[in-house]
Amino acid sequence: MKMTFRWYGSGFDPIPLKYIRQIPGVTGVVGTLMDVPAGELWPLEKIKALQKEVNDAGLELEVIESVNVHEDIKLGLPTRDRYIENYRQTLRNLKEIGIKVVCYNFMPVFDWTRSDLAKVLPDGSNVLSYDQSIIDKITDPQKMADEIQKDSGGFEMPGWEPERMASLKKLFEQYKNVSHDDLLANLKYFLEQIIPVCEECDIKMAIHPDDPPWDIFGLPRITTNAENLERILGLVDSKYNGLTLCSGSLGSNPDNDIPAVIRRFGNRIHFAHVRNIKIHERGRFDESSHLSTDGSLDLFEIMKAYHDIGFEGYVRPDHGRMIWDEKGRAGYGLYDRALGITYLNGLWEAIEKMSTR
Ligand code: DNO
Repeated sequence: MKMTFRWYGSGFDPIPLKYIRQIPGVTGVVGTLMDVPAGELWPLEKIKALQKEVNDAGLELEVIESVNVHEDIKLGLPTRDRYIENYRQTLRNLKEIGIKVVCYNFMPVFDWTRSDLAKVLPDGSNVLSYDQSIIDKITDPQKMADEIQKDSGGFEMPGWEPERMASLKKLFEQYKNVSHDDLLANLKYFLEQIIPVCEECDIKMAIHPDDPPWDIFGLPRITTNAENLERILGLVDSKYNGLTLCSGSLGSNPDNDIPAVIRRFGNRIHFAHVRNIKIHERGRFDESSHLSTDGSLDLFEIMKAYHDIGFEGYVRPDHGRMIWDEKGRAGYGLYDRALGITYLNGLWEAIEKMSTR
């Protein structure tokens, strides 16, 4: 298992790399190019500059989260081929700097969605929170997108790129005739052209589960449970077509048994996002600290499942609370994620030592 930390890049992330280097056990960052719009080619010089900056700080850069997929690909429009070609060339460029895993998602229009970016908990920390009854009352997703941007403390939310949000109305129109099966077929078309390049470049694709893992705003979502994951892995049966197993995303549906999912998909999991959530009732949850007793997921069982499958991939703590008056990107502060890492390291060490006694 390789412990990593998500970092948005200089000018986009208030956390200096040197702080990340000081978190025990972290060997690398999970990087991205925030200023390249979805669908465009990632220029080699920019990728190399990012790698140099990360390496100069004593950290590795082997995972990208995310190379975002253009909506035309998800919609299956004729224009998709141009964007797929850009994606293929981006992968070849990423190979040049030794990238091993690319995380992406296939959620229509919205990436992760929350109804509150800073819900205050009794201990004074604040967290991301989701309440389906609030989402259901939103008749104008454009307004919601604007409010979310306003509440995000000046930071652009990952997956909520301005160019995507600018054309929400049109996108909703376009998705009207896209069923779950159509979306799956469009993913297959995409993967059939991407995976051969991944095989040639030795880069593993790792699809991220939908967050939350059910349809929202009437848009279809297909990366929501074990059966769907099985289907997706079967679209192109290659180890390069793999998963980002995000416990907090999949786990917000209590029907998804995360340790069982980890055991089921084993070596097709290339990237583990480990975090906890507190489910109050179906469709209503808060993100919590990583500690098992603070949430609804058992992080010991999750780490044990990774240990049992002999997981050698990349792992990162996921969203943290905002604590100690930190200001930063919602879910992506330094302090609580660093605490999360320390906890995951502790669980892992204990599991490892116990397994050899
Ligand atoms: C949220 C993240 C997601 C994830 C993308 C992957 O914090 O887990 O935005 O990066 O869905 O493409």
